[in-house]
Parts: sequence; C-alpha cells; structure tokens
Amino acid sequence: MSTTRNIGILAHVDAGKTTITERILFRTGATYKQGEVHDGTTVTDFDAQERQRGITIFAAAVSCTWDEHRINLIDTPGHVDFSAEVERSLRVLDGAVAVFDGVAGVEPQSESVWRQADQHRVPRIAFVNKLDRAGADLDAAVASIRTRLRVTPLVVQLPIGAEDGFTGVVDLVTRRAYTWVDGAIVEVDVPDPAEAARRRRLLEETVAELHAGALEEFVADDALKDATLRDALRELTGTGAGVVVLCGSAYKNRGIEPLLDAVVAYLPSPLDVAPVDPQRPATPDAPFAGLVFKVQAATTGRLTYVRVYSGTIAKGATVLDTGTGRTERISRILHVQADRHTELDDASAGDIVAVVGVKHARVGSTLCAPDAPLVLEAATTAEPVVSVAVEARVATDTDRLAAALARLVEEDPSLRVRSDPETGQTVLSGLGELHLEVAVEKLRQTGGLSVNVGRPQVSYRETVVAGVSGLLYRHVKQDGGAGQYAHVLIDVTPSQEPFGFDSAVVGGRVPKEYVRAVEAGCRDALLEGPLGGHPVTGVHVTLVDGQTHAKDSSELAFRTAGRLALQQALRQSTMAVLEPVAEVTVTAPDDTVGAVLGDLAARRGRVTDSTSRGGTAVVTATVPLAELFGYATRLRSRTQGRGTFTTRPAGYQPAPGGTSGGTA
Ligand SMILES: Nc1nc2c(ncn2[C@@H]2O[C@H](COP(=O)(O)OP(=O)(O)OP(=O)(O)O)[C@@H](O)[C@H]2O)c(=O)[nH]1
Ligand SMILES: [Mg+2]
Repeated sequence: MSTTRNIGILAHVDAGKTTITERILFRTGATYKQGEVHDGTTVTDFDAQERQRGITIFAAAVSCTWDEHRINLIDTPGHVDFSAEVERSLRVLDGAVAVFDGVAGVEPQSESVWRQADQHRVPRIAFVNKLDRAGADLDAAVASIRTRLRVTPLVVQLPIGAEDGFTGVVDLVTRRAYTWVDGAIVEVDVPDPAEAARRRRLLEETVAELHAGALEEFVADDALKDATLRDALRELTGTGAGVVVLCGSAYKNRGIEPLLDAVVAYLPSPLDVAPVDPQRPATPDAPFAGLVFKVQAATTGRLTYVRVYSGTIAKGATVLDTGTGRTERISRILHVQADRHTELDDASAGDIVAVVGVKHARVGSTLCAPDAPLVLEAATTAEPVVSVAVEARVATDTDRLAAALARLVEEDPSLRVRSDPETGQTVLSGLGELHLEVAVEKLRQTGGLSVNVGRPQVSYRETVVAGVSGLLYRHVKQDGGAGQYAHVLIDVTPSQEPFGFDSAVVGGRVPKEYVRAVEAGCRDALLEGPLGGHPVTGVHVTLVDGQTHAKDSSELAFRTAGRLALQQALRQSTMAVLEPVAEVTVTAPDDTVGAVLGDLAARRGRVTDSTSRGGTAVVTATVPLAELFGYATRLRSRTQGRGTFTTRPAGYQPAPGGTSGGTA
C-alpha cells in the first residue's frame, strides 16, 4: 500500500489537466494511443458534452503503474461552475498535482482550488505547463505562486530553452539533464552547468531555511547531499511548508516522466496520511470504513464510488450506512478506468473503487462494517446561486422529467430541485449558468426528454441590518386533549455568521431540550425571509426567557414557537436583500480596455485591479451575478473576439433598493 498514490490533478480551466492525464496514461503504457482534447479523443473527457465543449465537467478516475507504484489519478474540472466536483474529489485524495499555465501563472480559479486543497490539507506539488507557448516564463510563474498562493516554491528543475525552443529540463536534485526526441526521454549533458549549480544552491538554501535536519547538514558541510535534499523535499511537501515546482509542456510531451517520478518521490501514500480515526488504522485487517464521494445514477444500474479508508470489503458483503442506519449489500466491486470497468473480488484500505448494489447511500455517506459503526466527515456542498424553471414540452413527460431531475440531484448534490409555491413551476438551481446548461443538456441527451427552460435567475438572500430585542411570542393551544404551550422571549441581532443561537435563560426556566427545539424552530424560520421569501443569513438569536406548562409543553410546541417568534421578529427588523456577486477577471488587448471598462460599469461592476503587460490588459472587477448573464457574447463583440474572462463566486452584497424599514 505504501506503493499506492491517490492523486488529483487540479487547476484553472484550460491549464492542461486533461492533456497531462492523457500523456501520463500514454507514458505509463496504460493506453496505446494518445488522445487530444481538441479532437475529443481523451480518455478522461469521455462524456459527450465534454467532447463537444472541449472542457472537463466530471471528475474522472484512471490508474496506471509507474516505477512499481500504482497511481490512481482523478482528472478534475477547472471551470468554477464545477467546483463542487473538485471538492468531492479532494475529500478522498492523498495528494495532488496543481497545474499552472506557463504564460498566465496563478489564475483566479487556480487560487480557489489551491485554497480548497488547503482546507482538506491535501499535499501538493506544482507543474508549470505550456512552457512551449510564446510568453511562457517559469520564473514569473514561480513568482506568482509565491505571491498569490503565499507558499514557498521549491523549484527542482531548470528549463532548457524557452517558448518554441523549450526542449528539456535539468533535474536540480540529481543534476542530470533530459530532452525529448520523438516523444522519448533522452539524457543529455547539462547545457549551462554554472546556472544549474546556482539554482541548485538556491534550492538548498531555501530547503535549509524550512527544514531543521537539512539546516544542520547545510551549516556543517555548506551543501546538501542529494538524498538529504530528496528526503527534506518529501517532508516539506507532506507538511505543506514548501511546494515542489516542476515544469514542462504536456502538449509537446515534455516533462511527464519527471512529473511521475516526483509524484512517487514526494507525494504521500495512503499510509503516510493521518488515519481518519485513531481507532481505524489504514490497514486491510481493521474493520471496514469508507466514504461515498460520487454516485452515478444511470437507469441501467447505480454506481457508488467509495474511498476505502480502513479494512477490506469483499463482493457480497453487507455494509452499514451510518447516516441512514440502513444496511446495504455490495454485489459487485469495480475498478473504474474512465468509461471502462474491471471486476474485483475485494478492495482494501487506500483503494478507490465503485460498488454496485448500494441503492440508498448518498454522496458524503459513510459505509462501514455493521459491527463497527463510524461517521466520516463529508465534504461541504456549495449553495446554489442561479436557477432556471424547467418543464417538459409534452405534459405526458412530466413524471419522467421529475425522475430524471431526481437522478441529476442524486449524482450532483450541488444541484437542487424545488417547486415554486407561487407559480407551481419546477425550479432547478445550481452554481452557475454553465452548470445548469450542462444539467439541462443531460436531461435531453441521456433522458431523451424535450424540455422548456426559463431565463436564468439569481438566488437572493435576506439579512438583518438592525434587529429587535425582547420579542415575546406566546404559542398556546389548549382546547381539550393534548395542548400546546410555549412562551419564548427572544433578541435578534445581525451576525457575521450565517446563523448563531445562544440561550440566556436563567434558573432552568426552559429545559435544555426545549431550548434546542427553539433553535430548531429558528432554523425553520430562516428558510423564507419577510422581504421576498428568500433564505435568511447573518442573524443571531438569543433566547432570553420562556415559560412552560406542566402538561401542555412539548418539544414540538417550542419548535413551533421558535419558528413563529423569529418570523415575527424578522418582520419587525430592518432587513436587506442580498444578491450574489462574482469576481470577474477579463483579459483583453489594451486597445479594447475602454470598451471593457465601460461595459463593466454599466453592469454595476466595481473594478478592483487593472494591469497591463505586453499589450494585454487584465481587469479584475466585482460584478453582481445577475448582470453577468450573456456576458460572454458581449465581451466577444466588444473585443472583436480577442477578450476572455473567468469568474469565481465572491459572496453576497446588498441589492439596490432591497432594504425594508421594519415596524419596530
Ligand atoms: N501550447 C500548449 N497547449 C497545451 C498544453 N497542454 C495543453 N494544451 C492545450 O490547452 C487546451 C486545454 O487543455 P486541457 O487539457 O483540456 O485543459 P484542462 O485543464 O483539462 O481544462 P478543463 O478540464 O476544461 O479545466 C487544449 O487545447 C490543449 O491542447 C501545452 O503544454 N502547451
Ligand atoms: Mg480537463
């Protein structure tokens, strides 16, 4: 198991993740033909929509063997609308390769996925790709890694040549140089030994600053042995104190073998990462525990993807889903290779497999041995911000549409379906326009459904600007039989957190279980705010006092009282409507910047940064999401097709004219 690596490939859209994955499969002999993204022939972009659009939408798992190590690889999507897919993958990975564009360096979405990986404490190495492109510059990319990601880069290679003339790399750890002839790696003499020596010295100094053992040797010998350097790099990668940086050109087949060597040398094995639970070592003979991180709800059969953290599961085993308390039977275990499967008899700690037979477990469920229950922490799901109304074009398809929508949500919990209480329409919500477009297209392609789709709408929130204090609510129903009796007195204040609750009740006037019921009731009230029925965020409730009745008080009565009290308090508070905003980064030729800025201003955009390099301007602005629908088309026309942009969520801000007075 120490010879397994479970790694992900992470980056901004278009950095070259899928191309790198494709080259890795080819170099390791896992495939015999090399596919290209632009031809729609890669292994991991196998979905029809991925091939049409030329982007990755779904994380795909593949495996290969390198230097007697099994490498399980997940190629993730770079587009921000599919960041939930990245989140789910990160939860089950032991390490990752972060890919950067050699021209653009650290882009906004690379920064976002880097922070996501920080949260999951996934050790990373960096690969600066596309060094063959005009304007590619390893040193500039490394500088942006240092400043934008605030980490110490440990550059272990020196490129040979640049742009068109980029032919190979010098490995600063082994002091050997490599070039590629017809795609095959060939060792050559180090072209500029003085520069290589200078860079090696720089690497040793940086490592010595971060690593106590290396420092000792460096001080004693004024140099580091290759083995000391390699061991220190592995440790620094594990703790995240530094990030090993490699470079290459996936498209031109340069730099892939050294990248694989670095994955084996520096990234952790499943044994190296802390066990999920101290009682559950990552060994095959411990009780079984695994986490469901992906569900494919095909009509032909459901595939449930599981990362096994401890123990072993065999075909035919019964497992417990600790979330639901249900037991389920595993009829088959598969090793998934993009769109191909291999049958296995069992899977053990450290493995990533798909199982058949599990019918109810969801993304985030823990499956474990029934006699040794355990709950593993699931990844958090992002809240949807954009919605569209969907309806079947022919009324007789309505039931089929509902079933297909349910399957979509099962596979992707960042999608939500609800029915609008006012219009009766079915509303599908997701993380962005593209996210919804892809979901609807999937209904058409795999569900064979004809659907009408409404215009996209953003999801608003409501928040408390000024609260109320001492709101008394009496919930009393005593008309014979079991009555309901609950008095609550609450204070409501604005909060930085989405929701906070505390109790200031003295002398046990309200028993603990009723306090918890009031809190649950308050959460119920947050679902619909008083201004427009939007979810409420940024509110703190203090239960100040209450009154119970010996016979007629119950948890239900207090929950109802909590809900109605907060509803009334919010109606009396000063509330504001919030709208989702995005950080937009536009790259466009200098001569079109005026048009770009004018258009952003018309969209209520606030420019936060604007730079120019080599005739190309990069403008960053905060823009309300509602103003961004159709922006791609507008930007194309304003820049004669030469401008591009990316967005990422930037929270919420007050919507214009969206404040209520309150009656208090
Ligand atoms: N010049 C050059 N182009 C490259 C290189 N690597 C990838 N590309 C091209 O860049 C484009 C995007 O590559 P992909 O591999 O799809 O990038 P990705 O990171 O998987 O993109 P998403 O999955 O959509 O986020 C394709 O047209 C590739 O052929 C490279 O090293 N040099
Ligand atoms: Mg891709």
